[in-house]
Amino acid sequence: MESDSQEKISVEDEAVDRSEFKTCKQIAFYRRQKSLCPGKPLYRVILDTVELTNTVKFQITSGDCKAPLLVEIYEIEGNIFRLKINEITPLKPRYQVPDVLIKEPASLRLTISEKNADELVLVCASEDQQLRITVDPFEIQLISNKEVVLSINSNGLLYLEQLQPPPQIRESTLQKKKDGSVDSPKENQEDLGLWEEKFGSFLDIKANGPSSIGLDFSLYGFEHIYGIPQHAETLLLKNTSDDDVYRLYNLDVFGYQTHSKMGIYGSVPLLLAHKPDRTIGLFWLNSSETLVEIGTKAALEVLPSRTPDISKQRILPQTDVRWMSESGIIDTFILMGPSPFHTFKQYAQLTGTQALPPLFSLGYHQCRWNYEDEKDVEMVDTSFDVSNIPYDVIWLDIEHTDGKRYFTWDKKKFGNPERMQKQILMKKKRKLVVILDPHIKVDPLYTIYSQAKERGYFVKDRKGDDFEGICWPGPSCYLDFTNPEVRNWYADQFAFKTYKGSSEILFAWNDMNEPSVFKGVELTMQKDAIHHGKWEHREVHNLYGFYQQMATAEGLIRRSGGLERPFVLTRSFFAGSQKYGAVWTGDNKAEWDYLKISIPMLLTISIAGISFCGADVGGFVGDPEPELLVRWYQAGAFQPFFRGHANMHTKRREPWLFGEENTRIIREAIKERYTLLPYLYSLFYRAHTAAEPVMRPMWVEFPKCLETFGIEDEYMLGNALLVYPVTEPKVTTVNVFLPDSHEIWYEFRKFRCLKGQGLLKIPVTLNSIPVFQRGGTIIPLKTSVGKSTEWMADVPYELRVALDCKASATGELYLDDGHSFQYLHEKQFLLRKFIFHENIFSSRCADENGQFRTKCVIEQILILGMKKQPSSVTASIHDGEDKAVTFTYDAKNSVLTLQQLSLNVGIDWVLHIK
Ligand code: NBV
Repeated sequence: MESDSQEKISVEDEAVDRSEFKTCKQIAFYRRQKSLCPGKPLYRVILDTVELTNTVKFQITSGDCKAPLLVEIYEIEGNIFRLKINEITPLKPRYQVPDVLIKEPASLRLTISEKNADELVLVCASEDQQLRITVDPFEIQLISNKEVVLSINSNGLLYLEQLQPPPQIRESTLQKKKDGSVDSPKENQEDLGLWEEKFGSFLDIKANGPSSIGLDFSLYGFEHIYGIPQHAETLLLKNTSDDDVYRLYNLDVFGYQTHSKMGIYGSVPLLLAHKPDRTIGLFWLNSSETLVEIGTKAALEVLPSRTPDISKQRILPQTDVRWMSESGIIDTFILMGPSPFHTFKQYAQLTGTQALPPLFSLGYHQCRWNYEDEKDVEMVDTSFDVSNIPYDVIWLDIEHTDGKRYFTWDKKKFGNPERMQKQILMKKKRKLVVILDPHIKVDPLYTIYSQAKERGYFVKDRKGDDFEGICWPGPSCYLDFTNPEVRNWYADQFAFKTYKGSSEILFAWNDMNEPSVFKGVELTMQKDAIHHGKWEHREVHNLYGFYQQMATAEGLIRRSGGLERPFVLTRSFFAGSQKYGAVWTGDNKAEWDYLKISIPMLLTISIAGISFCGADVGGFVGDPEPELLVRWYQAGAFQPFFRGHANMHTKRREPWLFGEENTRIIREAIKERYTLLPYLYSLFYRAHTAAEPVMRPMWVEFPKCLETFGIEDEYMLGNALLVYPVTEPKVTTVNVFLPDSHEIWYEFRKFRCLKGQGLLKIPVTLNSIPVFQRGGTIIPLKTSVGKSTEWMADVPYELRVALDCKASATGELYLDDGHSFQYLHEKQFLLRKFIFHENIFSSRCADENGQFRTKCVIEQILILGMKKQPSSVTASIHDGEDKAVTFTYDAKNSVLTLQQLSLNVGIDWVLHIK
C-alpha cells in the first residue's frame, strides 16, 4: 500500500508533468463548439410563445429540425438578472446545480413595453433598465440609463447540444430516413467525442452523449476583466487564444506552473468586468468542466446625433466573453453593480457570504507534512515559546493516521492524542488541525469503510460497482458527498464519542478533494463515474470539494451541539465555498515566482467571494532560501489565512532555524500580525455581513483611478492598509503606487506621512514590510502580543488614526467571544464606530442590536497627521465626568499620542482636542 504513495511522491517531486493534463484541443466539447459554430444556423425567437408572469419566457429555434429551446429571463431584487436556457422536454432532465444558491432568488416583475416582429422590449421593476430582445437572430441587450452595458449572443455562439438517444437506437431510427442520408454517429466519433472520448489510455464513455452548452457575452466599454479563479495567473485576465483558454476544472496539479490558464484545485465561475463608472459580474452557474474565452478589442460605437444623417462615432473597448461547459443547462446571472462593492453584495446575495472564522484561525498556523509524533508536536510547540513567537495552531498531515485511515491515529506516533491535545495544546490555549481526505481505504476492518460500503455511500463506476481508485492508502473508495445522506453521516463522524482521540480543540483540513485519484485520468475521477441521483461525475466534478467542506463544517458544528464555529480548510472549492471556511492555493513551490503569483491568485479568490484564503508560507515544494522564507512570512502576515507549510521531502523550516537575525525578522512579522488581529477580525465581520473582501485589489478601493486597474503587486487590506509585499530577492527599493491626489498615506511602522502620490520609490531592507495607512482611516490594534490569540483577549487596544486632508478619519471595531455562534443567536457582540472630525474624536455603538461584556479597554490612541500640538485633551465618558488625558506630541512626525486612557471598549466616549 505504502509503495503507491511513495511512487507518487517521487514522480511528483520532479515537476508538473503537463502531458498528464489535457490541453483545450484535447477536450472534445471544446473542439465541437469551436468547429461547429461558424456554419450553424442562428437562433430566432418564436414570438407567439412569449409568456409573461413575473418572469419572461419564450422559445427560440434554430430552424434545423432540432426542438426549440426555452429561454427564461428573471429580474432579481438587488440589480441582478438571471437567464436560463434549457431544452423544453429533454430526453432526461439536465443537471441543474443544487446547494450553491443560498435560496431560490425571488424575482421582480418585468413588463413588456414593446413587442413587434423585430424586437421585444422589457422594462425592469427597478432602476432605469431595459432588456431589448432582438427576434432574428436572437440577441439580448441590457440597457442601463440608455447605455448598452452588455449584450448576449451577439456573436451567435449560443450552443446547446440536445440530449439524444444512444447510437444503436438512433441508427435504427435514422435508417428509416427517406433520402437515404444517414449522419452516422460513428462518423467523426474520434474527433468529436460524442459518445466516447479518449485521453491517453483513458476512455470516457458518455451515457448521455454530447450535452455541452455555450454562450457569448459582449461587454461594452470594458477592457479590464477579473475573476474566474483558480489559475496561477495575473489578476487581470488575459486575452485567450485557441487552445489557451481559461479552464475551470478542479485538478490536483502538484507544483503547478505559474502563468498558466490550466485548471487547478478550485473553480469559481464568476467573472468581473470593470470600467471607471461601472463594475459588472457574470456568474455562470455550472459545475461541469468549463472553459472561458476572453477577447478585448477596440470597437466602433455609433452615437445617435441630432442631425438625421450624421451620426457620431467613437472608439471604445469591448470585451467578448464566451463560456463553454461540458454539460448541464445555461443558468447565468448578470450582476449589474454599478460599483465593485454592489457587485460583491449581489454575488453574496446568491451564494452567501464568508463564514465568520473563529478568532484563533486568524492567528499563525504551523504546518508540515508531517510532524512526526507527539514528542515532535511538543518540541515544536515549546520552541515557539522559547523563541518568543506567537502561534495558534499546529497541524497534522496524513502520516498522523493509522495507514491513511482518516479519523484514526497512528498508535506508535500518536499513542495518546487526548493527552497531547489536553496537556500540551489546550493548556497553552492552542489548537490542532488534522487532515481528512475524501478517499477511504478499502479495508473491511476500517469502520468508516465498512459502514460506508454497507450503506452504499461511495461513488459508483458506470457498471454500478463502487468506484475504486488509488490514493494515499492504496486502493480506495470515494465518499459521495453529493448525497445529503452521506454528508449527514460524515458530519456525525466528528462526534467526540465517535472520533476517538478528538477534542474540542481539533479542527479540520480537507485535502485531495478535487478529487485526486493517482492513476486516474488527469489525476482525478473519471467523468463516467456515477453519483447520487444517477448523475455522472462530469456533471458535479467541480462541486465535489465544496460538498466535502460543507459536510466537515457541519460535523464540527454538530459535535459542539451547534454552539461553536467550525474551522475547515479545503483545497478544492466552488462558488459558495466561502460559507464553509478557508481555502489555500495548494502545492506551490519555494521559489520567488510563486511568492509573487500568490498575490494575484489570492486577490482573484477574494473577489470571487472567498475572503479566507492564503498560500503555503515558504512554498510547499523545495527548500526556500532564508531570504525567500523571511519575505514569505512578511507577505503572509498581511494575508487572510497565514500558515507555514512544507512538503515531506524538504528540510525542517520552523521560524527559529535560520539564524538569529532571520528569526528576529520573522518574529516581528508574526507579532505584527497578532497586533493587527482586531482590524483583521473586524474586516472578516464586514466580509461576513456585507460581502466586502478582506484582501482587495487596488481598483476595488480606487474604482475611478485607471492606473490601479492592472496593479497586482500591491493590494488593500480592508480600506485602510495598502500592502506591498516584497517578492524579489536583494532589493533595496520598491516602487509603490499610492493612488489619488486627495489621499494622504502614512508609513505603517514609522508613522511618516508620505509626500506626493503616484509611483514612489521606497527604500527597503530585509526588515521592512512596505505597508501604508490611508489617510481618513482608523484601525484598531492590540498593544501587546501573547502566546496565542486566546492569551490576548484582555490585552488593551490601540487606535491608530490616520488623518486625511480634511483632518478627519473613521473606522470600526468588531468584537465578540471569538469562537461561538452567540454573536448570531444571542446578538452577543460589539460593533463600535470611531469618528474623528474637527478635533473631536468619538466612539459610539454602530449596531444597537449587539451587546457584549468585556473588560477590555482602549489604552492608547495615536493620531497621525496632527499638524499642531494641542494645549489640552479631555475625555467625556457617557454619564461620567470629563477627565484630562495624558498626551505627547511628536512635532517632527506630526503624531499625537494619547496615553493611559483606560476607556472600556464597549462604552461611548468623546475626546476633545484643543
Ligand atoms: O497530505 C500531503 C499533502 C499536503 O501536505 C499538501 O498540503 C497538499 O496540497 N497533500 C497535498 C498530498 C500530496 C502532495 C504531494
